[in-house]
Amino acid sequence: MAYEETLALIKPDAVKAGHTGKIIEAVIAAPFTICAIKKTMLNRAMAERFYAVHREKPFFDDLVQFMSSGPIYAMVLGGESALLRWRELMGATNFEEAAEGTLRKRFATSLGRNAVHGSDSLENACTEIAIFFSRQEVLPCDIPS
Ligand code: RTP
Ligand code: MG
Repeated sequence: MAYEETLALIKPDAVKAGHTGKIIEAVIAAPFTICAIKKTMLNRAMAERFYAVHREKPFFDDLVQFMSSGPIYAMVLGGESALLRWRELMGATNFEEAAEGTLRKRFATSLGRNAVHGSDSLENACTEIAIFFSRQEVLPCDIPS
């Protein structure tokens, strides 16, 4: 086991539907350390950059339009095996296949509108964290020593 940081987003559908509090409660209960958090909004160019790996996919335009359609919350989540644990808490990309109790099972409303994002590798986590936060904004410990 190793300490890791991953980039989590609460997507526009979940923010708009008022699920932010319940999602943050699940993050804290898991538990993860919230190393950084901000409410923000992606413009089209930022959403295209964020999901650049999907540029050739048929759903890319819809994904970019959706991700820039309203406010989101960006978080850096830290902890042992944080990357995989956050993906497990999110559940499968397709909410119909997501396990009971996962965030996508609870809050997604379609394949595209699936409430939350999580980095898929440590390398991508580094890149994605840098899109939203400077290094000084990421505090791995809740209690200063
Ligand atoms: P995410 O990047 O948002 O955390 O989701 P993921 O890793 O579970 O899934 P990924 O394959 O990276 O897909 C990114 C997002 O694109 C939307 N999507 N739409 N066929 C479709 O219409 C389709 N497939 C994927 C989803 O919102 C997915 O989360
Ligand atoms: Mg992904």
